[in-house]
Amino acid sequence: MGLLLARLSEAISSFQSGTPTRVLMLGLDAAGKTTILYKVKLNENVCTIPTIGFNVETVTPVKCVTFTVWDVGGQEKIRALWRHYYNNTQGLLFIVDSADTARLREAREELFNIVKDQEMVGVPVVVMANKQDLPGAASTSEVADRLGLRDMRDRKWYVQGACATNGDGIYEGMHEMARMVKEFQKGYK
Ligand SMILES: Nc1nc2c(ncn2[C@@H]2O[C@H](COP(=O)(O)OP(=O)(O)O)[C@@H](O)[C@H]2O)c(=O)[nH]1
Ligand SMILES: [Mg+2]
Repeated sequence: MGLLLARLSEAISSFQSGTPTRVLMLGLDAAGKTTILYKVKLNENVCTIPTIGFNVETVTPVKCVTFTVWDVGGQEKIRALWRHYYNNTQGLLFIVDSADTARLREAREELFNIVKDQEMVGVPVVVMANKQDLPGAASTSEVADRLGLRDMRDRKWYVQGACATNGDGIYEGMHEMARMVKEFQKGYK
């Protein structure tokens, strides 16, 4: 087993808390979500549930821990379907393409739209500032500014720089997410 895989496996295992855990991994299309999902799936299969205009990918890399992924944005009537998946969410991984600075504003609107839902109250957020390898990629601090994270005072958030294609930052982001999920779960016991 490669070192990266061993560290990822350890980070994913650390999500296990004895209770079912659901983490959503959302972001605009092309942000890198599917690439990350295939890194964190370990030995499990990714399951794609196709719906009109709305593909949901899920993976359960370790017992009781599910990652659910879809592209945010698009038509209003599709958004109504998202709420079904918000239920019982304990962590949100929000993936952005740091090099596509023209769409960071759109990403911010989508992020705030998601976290304001009543099912998402207090759910901690880890932003993966992905594609750090590309020229012109916004730094983690710039991503935090442009997403307006400093205005998100009703929950814990963290920004991790990443490069999904080579795995940089994925372990660190997952580790932080697992820690925040556990803290969130404790608050509800
Ligand atoms: N250079 C670079 N390309 C990436 C990175 N992460 C993903 N990509 C590429 O970006 C494209 C979209 O990625 P994908 O995972 O399908 O995005 P999704 O729509 O959010 O699921 C693919 O061609 C990926 O190979 C990254 O960190 N750096
Ligand atoms: Mg995808």
